[in-house]
Amino acid sequence: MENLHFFSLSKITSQLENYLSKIEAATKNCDIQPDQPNLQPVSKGNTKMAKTPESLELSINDATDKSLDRDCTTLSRHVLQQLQSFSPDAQDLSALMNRIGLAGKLIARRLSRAGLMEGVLGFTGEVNVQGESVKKMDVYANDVFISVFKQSGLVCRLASEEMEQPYYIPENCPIGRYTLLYDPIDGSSNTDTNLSLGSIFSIRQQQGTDSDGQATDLLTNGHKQIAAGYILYGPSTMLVYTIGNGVHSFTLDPSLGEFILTEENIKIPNHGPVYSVNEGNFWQWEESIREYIRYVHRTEGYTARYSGAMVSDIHRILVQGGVFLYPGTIQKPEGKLRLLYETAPLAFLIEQAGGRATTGLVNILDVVPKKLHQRTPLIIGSKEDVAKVESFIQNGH
Ligand code: AHM
Ligand code: MG
Repeated sequence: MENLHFFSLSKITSQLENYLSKIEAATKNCDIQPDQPNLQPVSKGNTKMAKTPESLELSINDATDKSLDRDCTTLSRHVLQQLQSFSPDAQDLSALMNRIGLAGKLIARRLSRAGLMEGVLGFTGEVNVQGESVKKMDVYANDVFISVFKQSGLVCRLASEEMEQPYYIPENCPIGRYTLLYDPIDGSSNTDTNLSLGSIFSIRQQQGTDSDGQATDLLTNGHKQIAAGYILYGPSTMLVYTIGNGVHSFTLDPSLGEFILTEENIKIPNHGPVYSVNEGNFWQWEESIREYIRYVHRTEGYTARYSGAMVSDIHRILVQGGVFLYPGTIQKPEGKLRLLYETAPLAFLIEQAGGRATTGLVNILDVVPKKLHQRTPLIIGSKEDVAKVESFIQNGH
């Protein structure tokens, strides 16, 4: 009797293994047919134990259809679908996004274990080109992006917040026509307290040969971006991107190790309740920004949210509406945030979602930088809320 049980159990186990391997293959290849039998039921002659695989078969046929379709919409597949093409350019862009996703997975993995590992958190003791103290995670994340693109044949140069000059990959140059601009860790001050962080990215096509190594072709406006987005390291890891055809979000499914489509064509509300700004800078701002904040304080329906990582704050605003501000101060009118790898990519994305981004005087995407690490003030979010801030800056009310 015991043997019989053992036999049935092992048979069922092998049926289950068979089923799992088919699901695994299907999610990898996305080629399973909904009406294709996935599982052979065990002999009907068997008693109670035999019913389990049969009921599994039913649930597989009924439920896998939709969930497989969803699980199969991976990032690289989505890019190809968006471009409706398998052209070399479409394949390049799909591969580029896939590599950015890989960088995101590596950074997310490191962050999720940071509290358990030695030497991951804290400062390096160095100061970067921006004059800011460098954290170990900044260095790690910066190197991750370099490493995933090194032998990709896809990008020729990478420029980031953490590097004074672009990082050249000469072996990619004859074929890799793209430049990746990125902020490896947005919201660095949140790193050591296990709070939300981000990475911001932008892809541009290289113009000319950049033979003098000055990367002057990057000093052009934000309309030249061909893709942009961010990775948000929160309770789950999300990747949100645009290639100029709407904004789409993906969530990392840790069991698959894949970014799976969460929402397509996200539209930002025209108005929202959130204003997101570091009010600790109140007395350093121009009077016009102070007046706007006084207006928000005395008007019903506004609520403040500020996390210290703008990817996180802007993601909330993308979904729920509102405005994020990092204005200049009287001492530093250009503000804190950098154009090429912080404000321009976020502006491209928010505009694609139906929102706006401005310095207060000029649309962010129209700003032409004079140098790689140029800063700009930023007012970004829902159309009506951005217009309100703009009106205070331009008209005083
Ligand atoms: P970072 O890339 O060095 O982290 O700087 C950008 C961050 C934004 O994410 C955030 O909104 C802002 O700096 C926070 O700065 P502050 O502490 O001055 O409010
Ligand atoms: Mg940054």
